[in-house]
Amino acid sequence: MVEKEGYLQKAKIADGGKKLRKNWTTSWIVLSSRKIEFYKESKQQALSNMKTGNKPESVDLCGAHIEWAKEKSSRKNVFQVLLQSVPPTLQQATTDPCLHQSLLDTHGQVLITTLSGNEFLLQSDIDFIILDWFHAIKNAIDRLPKD
Ligand code: I3S
Repeated sequence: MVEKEGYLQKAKIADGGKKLRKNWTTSWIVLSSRKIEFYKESKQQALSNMKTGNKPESVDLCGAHIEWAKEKSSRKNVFQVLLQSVPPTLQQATTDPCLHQSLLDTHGQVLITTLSGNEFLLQSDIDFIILDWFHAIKNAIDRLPKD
């Protein structure tokens, strides 16, 4: 179920722990209870692409962290979303990082080290828009199972 959608400025700054060159683009962002989808196109284009099976970039919010990131940009109103990535060896068992964590807990095994795999910056010049997004994403994360 969609909780919030709208346009924001987005820059992906790390992928799989690897730092990326910052490149701000406008993105159509769709937040649902446990994921965020980033569409490169306008909402209208995104909707018509969906019919043809074109998939957006999608991130799982389980184990994610969100925080204001004043020091990461000269722009105002920037926050970052840090996502947990599951080591490739564990991905075979399940693609669900939260479920995986609890499986390991139950068996008393060594916990996964949380890797900050992917990092995004999100930004809007309009104060209330960015505040709404920050709280919507934070609330979604807080409702999910904890590490
Ligand atoms: O993290 P930086 O280096 O301050 O980010 C700026 C640069 O990535 C710049 O690109 P080039 O270094 O490729 O020219 C971008 O155009 C800027 O938007 C970045 O800074 P801001 O402060 O806008 O995030």
